[in-house]
Amino acid sequence: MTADHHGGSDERAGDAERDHAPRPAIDVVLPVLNEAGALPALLAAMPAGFHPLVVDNGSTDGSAEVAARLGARVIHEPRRGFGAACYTGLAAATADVVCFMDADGSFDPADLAAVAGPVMNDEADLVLGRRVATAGAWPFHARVANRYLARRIRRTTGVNVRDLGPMRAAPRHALLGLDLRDRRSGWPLEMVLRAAAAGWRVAEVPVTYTSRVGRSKVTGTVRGTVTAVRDMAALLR
Ligand SMILES: Nc1nc2c(ncn2[C@@H]2O[C@H](COP(=O)(O)OP(=O)(O)O)[C@@H](O)[C@H]2O)c(=O)[nH]1
Ligand SMILES: [Mg+2]
Repeated sequence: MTADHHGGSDERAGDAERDHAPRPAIDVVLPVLNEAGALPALLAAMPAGFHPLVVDNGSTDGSAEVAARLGARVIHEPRRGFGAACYTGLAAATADVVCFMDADGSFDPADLAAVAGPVMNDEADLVLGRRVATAGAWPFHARVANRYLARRIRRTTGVNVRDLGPMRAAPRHALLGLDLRDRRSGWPLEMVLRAAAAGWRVAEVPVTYTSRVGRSKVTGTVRGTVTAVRDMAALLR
């Protein structure tokens, strides 16, 4: 195959072929609670083949309308909670591989390819994006709590995780089969615990983590942090 019919003049043929080869679509579940300010840049940066699936969790800032206008599929989950939104997105997804990503502008959609890759290639069953943070992006208490949880998971399950980051990828069918129950802030931890118990190959890839657009609802607030600690502690009992 030659590069010229791809229309790219200075692309190398190998790159052009890879870019134009038909790839199965991947659904990207985006839990959204008032992220109208972050959604435009985020949706614009979504790589080809990755379909944004916005789960609006009762936003009052027009997030759902913004997302729909920009071409994203939007579904509504009236029950509040990070896990409720993620679960509803998973249940509505149709692709073989599903990614999750916070919709607050703290992650770069360009990293999705590296996160989904090992799942697509059947080298891992669950890939976690390990956050590499820019200055100020990650509150100190959240970082400490996260490190503690990761250490605890390593010790109790033998799975080598360093971060419980929310950018992740897994096969849709298998993930539904894990039968996750948490519908609040314990969802990311429960996913890793159940995956480990099921003998899944869990892998990590580095992803960039920058300051979010707008105000945090979870780890940036006292109430959100207390809820997160309570939800996660319940899973570790
Ligand atoms: N659906 C839903 N999404 C939420 C809720 N709380 C936070 N989110 C979303 O989950 C993601 C992470 O929340 P964020 O406030 O950034 O938490 P932080 O990263 O821990 O500070 C963002 O995309 C939020 O819009 C919630 O109760 N329901
Ligand atoms: Mg955030």
